[in-house]
This record gives sequence, structure tokens and C-alpha cells, in this order.
Amino acid sequence: MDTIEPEVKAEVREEISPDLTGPEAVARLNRDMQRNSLTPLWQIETNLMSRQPRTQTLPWLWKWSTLYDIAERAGALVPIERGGDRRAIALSNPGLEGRPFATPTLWTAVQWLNGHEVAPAHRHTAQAIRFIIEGNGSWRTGGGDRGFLERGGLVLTPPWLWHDHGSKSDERAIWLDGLDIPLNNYLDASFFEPYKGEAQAVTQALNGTVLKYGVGQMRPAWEKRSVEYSPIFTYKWTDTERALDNLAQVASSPYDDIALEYTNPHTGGPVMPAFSAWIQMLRPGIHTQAHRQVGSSVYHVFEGSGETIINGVSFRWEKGDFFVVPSWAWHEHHNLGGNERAILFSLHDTPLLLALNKYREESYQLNNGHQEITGTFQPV
Ligand code: GTQ
Ligand code: FE2
Repeated sequence: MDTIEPEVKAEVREEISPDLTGPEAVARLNRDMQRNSLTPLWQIETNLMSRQPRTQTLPWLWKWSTLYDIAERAGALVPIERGGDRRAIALSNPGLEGRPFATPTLWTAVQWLNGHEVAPAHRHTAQAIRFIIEGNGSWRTGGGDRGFLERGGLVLTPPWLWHDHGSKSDERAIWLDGLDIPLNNYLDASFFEPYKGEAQAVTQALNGTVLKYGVGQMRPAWEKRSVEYSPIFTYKWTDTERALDNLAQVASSPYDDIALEYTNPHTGGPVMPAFSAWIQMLRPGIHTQAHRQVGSSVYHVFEGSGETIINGVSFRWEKGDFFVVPSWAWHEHHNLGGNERAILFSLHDTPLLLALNKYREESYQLNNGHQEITGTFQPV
């Protein structure tokens, strides 16, 4: 069979025209494919399906001093108005062609709210969290539930929930915003609606969801389970810190030391379908082993100082800094703060990869799990 078919074909081609098999014919074929919006796999396969993830996302770090300075100036110069709705400044990964995204799936911004300001109510299908860096006297109303914001609090804004932010104090508030905007837009799933007034009415007791669900082990017996997102709209720092200290007494991860994922108490799963939030403590002197996984992450240094070595490059960090670990990049954390603990808050798109059966991870086998350091990141 193998020998007969090609011969027959060659004969037939010659009879019709030599043109049909030559380089000109191939050029014409390519041209016709292009003209007809068609692309041959054989010319693009190695890029299309790389042997391993080949992300454009760069490991990167933003200094707190820079972020704060810029946010403060925006606070003085730029009013919060309808249309923009928020004074949020997005980490824009230099590998992502100027798009305002920290990673291919995660929007991460620093939001600044002046004392006595209100950021008007709206809702959107993008799902959001805030991690409060400083918040004295500021509040968030979500679905009629108003809660005051405190340093270290994690605040959830599930999809399509009305939310507005405001302040009762003379002090500014500043926090980390995390949303799945890049994914939401990639999926052509964005809906957005401004609220008819400024701030929505508060319809529940102050801090209602914290009082209802905040212990996290029990829920009002008459309420249905929410499986899509956590009903706890605020995870308070005092609870988070206690959980870290408790875990440190009994267990740790060689890669992440004392790491906790904030969970939806109804499912044990992540707080949002599209991303999960972590808090982690690197105890004094800890230098974790390197590993890598599919999916991208954004970190915020809540406390302490140290370095994260990403693909052999040392990213030195201190309190307030933000950094990105791209998909499949080796990374290990190192607390360099003497006797001080370091605390990292982070967002990961792992739930997407797990849900779609695309998750992989690998630990670094050489040199006791430590990468060779080949460079040091120089922040701008
Ligand atoms: O605070 O509601 O960083 O809607 C981006 C979009 C914050 C918010 C962002 C938003 C918000
Ligand atoms: Fe929003």
C-alpha cells in the first residue's frame, strides 16, 4: 500500500500540470490560506503547543515606596468620578504588552481612598477581593452589608454584588485589589452596571456577614449553602493571625512554610471560583525549597523582609512590595529579616487550572532544593 499510492499520485499530478506540485503551488496554497483566514498547523505547531509553558509574563517586583508615592499623588490630583469609579492603579506586567494586568489572569491594583470620600456603588461580573493595607475609618458596603476595613482584613466582592467604598475618617485608606478582569474579558463575559445613587443603602446590621459566618465553622441553619463563593465577606486579621500561629505549632510546608488558603467554609474550596487567596508566614531564618506549578501568582509583602528567588533571580522585598511569579517559574522564599517573621499575602489562579484539569507542579531536585542565584532584580 505504501508504495503504490505515492506513485499513482505522482502520475496523476504530472498529467495535469507540473505547476501543481512545485514551490509556486505551495506559495499559492499559503497565500490562499491566508486570504481565506486559514492557518496551517504545520507551520506553527511548536509555538502553538510548546513543550512546556512559555509565558510572556515576566517575574517582576514593584516597590512600596513607588506605589505609595504614586497613589498618594493620585489621591491629591485625581477625583473619584463616575466612569472611572475607583482610584485604582494597576500593576502592569512589562511582559504583557502594556496591558494593565499583573498576570494573564489577574488584575492587581493599589486603591487609594481619601478620608471622607465615597467610591460610588456599582456591580460587575468580574470577581474581586481587597486586602486592606491601611484602612482606618473606611468601610465597604457589599449587598447591603457594611463592614469597616482594618489592616490585614480580606474583603470579598463576589460577582454581580453591589459594592461601594467610603470613609468616615480624616485618614486615607489604601488596599490591594485583586480581580479576574483579564480572564473575564478573555471569555467575553464582562457585564458592568453603575448604581443609581452614590452609596447603596445599608440594609443589614453593621458587619453582618462577619457576625453571621465569621467563625467559619458554622452557618445559620436556615440558610442555603453558597457554593460559588464564600459568604464570609470579611476575614479579619485577628482570626488570620491566630490561624497562622496555630498552624505553626503543628505543621509547615517545605516550599511555603506556614501557608494558609482562605477558604469558603461551605466547600473548603477557594474564596472565589477564579482565584484563591493565601496568607503565609515565613518564620525567622526560613529559606524554603524551590518548586514550580502551572498558574500565575501575585504576592504582597504584608510584613517583614526577604527575597524570593524566581528562575534563579533574587527579588529582594520589604514591607509593602508586590511581586509576580509567572506560570511554571521556579521559586523559593527566604526570610532575611533577622528575628522577625515575614508575612506574604498572595493571589493564585490555581482554581482555574484545577477545575480544567491543567494543574501540574514539580519540586526542584538539585542542590537541596535551592536554585543557583544568577542575578538580582533591579527595581525601577
Ligand atoms: O473597587 O470596585 O481595582 O470595580 C478594579 C475594578 C477596583 C472596585 C479595581 C473595580 C474595583
Ligand atoms: Fe468594583
